Parts: sequence; C-alpha cells; structure tokens
Amino acid sequence: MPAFAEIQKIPFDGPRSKNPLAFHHYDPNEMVEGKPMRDHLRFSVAYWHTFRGTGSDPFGPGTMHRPWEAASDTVENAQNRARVAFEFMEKLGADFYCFHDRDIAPEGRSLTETNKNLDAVVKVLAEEQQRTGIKLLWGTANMFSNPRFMHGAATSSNADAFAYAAAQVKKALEVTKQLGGENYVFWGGREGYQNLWNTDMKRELDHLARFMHMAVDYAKQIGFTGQFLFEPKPKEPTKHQYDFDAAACINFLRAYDLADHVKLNIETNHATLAGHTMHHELEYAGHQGFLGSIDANTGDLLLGWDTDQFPTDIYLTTQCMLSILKYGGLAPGGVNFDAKVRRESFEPIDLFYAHIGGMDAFARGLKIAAAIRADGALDKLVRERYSSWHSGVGAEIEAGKHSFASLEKYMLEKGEISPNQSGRQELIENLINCYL
Ligand code: XLS
Ligand code: NI
Ligand code: NI
Repeated sequence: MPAFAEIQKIPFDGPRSKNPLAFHHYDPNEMVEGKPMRDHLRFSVAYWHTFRGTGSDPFGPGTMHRPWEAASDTVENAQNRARVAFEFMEKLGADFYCFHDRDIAPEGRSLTETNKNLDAVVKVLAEEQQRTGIKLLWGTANMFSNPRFMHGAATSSNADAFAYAAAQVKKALEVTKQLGGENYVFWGGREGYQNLWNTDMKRELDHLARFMHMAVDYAKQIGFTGQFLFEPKPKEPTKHQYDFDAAACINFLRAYDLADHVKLNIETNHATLAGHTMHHELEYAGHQGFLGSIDANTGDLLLGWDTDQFPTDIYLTTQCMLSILKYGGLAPGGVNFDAKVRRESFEPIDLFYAHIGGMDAFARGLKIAAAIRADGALDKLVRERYSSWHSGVGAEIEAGKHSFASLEKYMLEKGEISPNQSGRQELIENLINCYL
C-alpha cells in the first residue's frame, strides 16, 4: 500500500498552470546554457528533515502526521520508512538524497548492533536506488545527538568520544561508498565551545584536523572517491562553532593541509547566522576554489536561529545560481534541501508543496541567472567599474611591475587621482528587476 496513494508523479505544467501539485518552472530536461536543468540543480531531499522531522520544538512535542511510522523505533520500521522515502522522492522527481547514519537506522545497544541495524537499512536503500535510479548525493554521521557527544566529537575533551566518532565515520564512509555516494559531509554539530574558560582551542582544532586526515586516509584505503565537504555554521547548538563561515573553514583547511581533499557545503541559513548573505559565502568559497555543494534553505531574518525554511525568494535563488554558474557548477555537489516544513504544516502533502516550491524557486533562479549572463549588461557595468585596471598603471600593478617607490614617483608626477566613477548601485538594482 503506497504511503502517498493519492499523489501522482509531479508533472511540469508550465508557468501558467495553477495546479499546486505541478512544477511551474522546473522542467528537468529544459536546456539552460547547454545543459539540462536537472544537471545544473541536482536536487536532493534531506532524509533527516523530511522523514525524521517530528515538528517538535523546545516548547512542545511533535505534531507531524506520518501514518507510515510505527510507534517503536525498530529496524523493520526504518526499512519501511526507507521505501516510503523513495516513493516520495520518485513522485517528486528529485534525483538525489542525503542522510546521517542515525537518520536511516536506529542505534542499538552496542556499536556492533548499531552497525548491523545500519546494514539492514542500507540494503533496502540500495534496492530502492536500483529500482528508481535516485542517487546518494552525500552521507554523513550524526555525532551531536547522542549524549556521549555532549562535549563534541573530534573536538571533545574526552578522548573516547573522539574514538567513538572515528568508528562511526569509518562505518559511515563504508556505507556511503557502498551506496555510490558522490560526497561525504562534515558538519561539526558540537565541534565548538560554550565558553573559553574551560576550552583549549588549539588542542581541539588540532584534534579536528587529525580526525579529518584520518577520514581522508580511510577513504583512500577503501577506494571511496567521493568529494569531502565541510559545512560552515557559526553557532547552534554551541555558542561558537569552529566551522564558523566559509573564510574560517578555508583557513582551517589550508592551515592543516586539508585543502586538496575538502571543499565546502554552504548553507543559506548558516550564512545569515554568521552575519553574511548566502551570496557572500558562495562568492567567497567560489573564488577561492572551495565551492562544493549547497544546503538550500532560508532563515527568517527576524529570528536568530536556524529555522531551516524552504527557499522561495527569487532574489536569493538568482544570486545563488549566478555564483554557481560563474564558478562552473556544483557537480559532484548539488542543491540539497536542508529544510523542514513548519510545525503547523503537519500533513504529508505539505512535504510535496514545500519541495515543489523550493525546486521551482531554484529553477527560476537558474533561468534568470542565465538570462542575466546571456545579456551581459550586469557584467559590463561591473567591468566598467574596474576600467582603471584594464590599462596604464592599473594593468601594470596587476602585472607585478610596480613597487611603493615606483607608485610614489607616478603619483608625485600625476599629482591627483583620475576622477572616480559612480558605483551605479541603484541602476544595477533596477536592471536586476528587469529580469525577474
Ligand atoms: C545543521 C546542519 C546539518 C548538516 C548535516 O544545522 O545543517 O543538517 O547539513 O549534518
Ligand atoms: Ni546543512
Ligand atoms: Ni542547518
């Protein structure tokens, strides 16, 4: 008995349709800049929010109506849930999914039993991937929920917690490889601190680096060739997380000789928590060569936590896609909806509305970004702003032909700088609105 019996495969109906169970902009086979939309976007469903989210918050328990869930957290229930997940993803038309080890299978009474549980569900996931053609974008390990990780995992003050986490990531890498996962994500759930009085920051960062090197080594050993990704987030659950933002992550990777092995998975709501925009984070990671994948969601600018809402803002998705196209696309990364329906949107059908909205918003963003690029007007304005660098002293400085002394000589002769040009911000804002 299907879980979503009343829902058919979500069709592409075009922008004029009012059918809420259809795409209005996402047509997987439509060509944009010479590539089908589905290959640009590589949409992924987040197992934890969509199939494990209960709607609980600090003030009350879960609200979600999920008729397929049994009362107890058994392996059989987890296997059944996996089949439901694939029914959902197949009807939606998502090409990828992502999970934490503990999303897909329950913990047992020992690590041995936990690993056995994982294997039993991975078997079903493999069958369902085979049946549907849906692929694993990335796997990861949950090393923040269990109380053993209260002080962190790789950065815990307890060496045994580090060892347990290592055993967990070892297994998570094995199953990610087994399922053909194209990436593996590190998000440091509790890799940070609550206060500095009790924290040896250098020691913790050294441990985190050692941990990541062990993961790189083990991947090599088992022949896992997926891309490692580090996911920045400044805070929550800890007061300060070491993977604060793109710049902090890139510095860490370079300082500890991990830059050749790890790129970034950038999440919108984490960018805003860090006091940046998603556009800023994508540009920063992109020009440094670290753009790997994105966790597509959005926050509420009036709330100071990770609300993980589905993205519907066309300015946001346009900015994302402009940066993504500029830096050559995301593959082997993708657009993972690390997003959850609101606590009040408790019906199963809301999962469809949420993902359809996010996918359409990104499809529109992609088309708008491609139109902006094809037109070239924005590019031209930016280039003009820097025109003083295209010849004369600007070109000479860029070519490394100057020093402070030679520039002093140049300025003493010239006396004053050439007139500045307008930044044209308002003109550009109006221009962008013409494409929306
Ligand atoms: C939490 C993170 C998490 C990672 C995967 O805020 O976004 O969901 O994406 O561990
Ligand atoms: Ni995330
Ligand atoms: Ni998040």
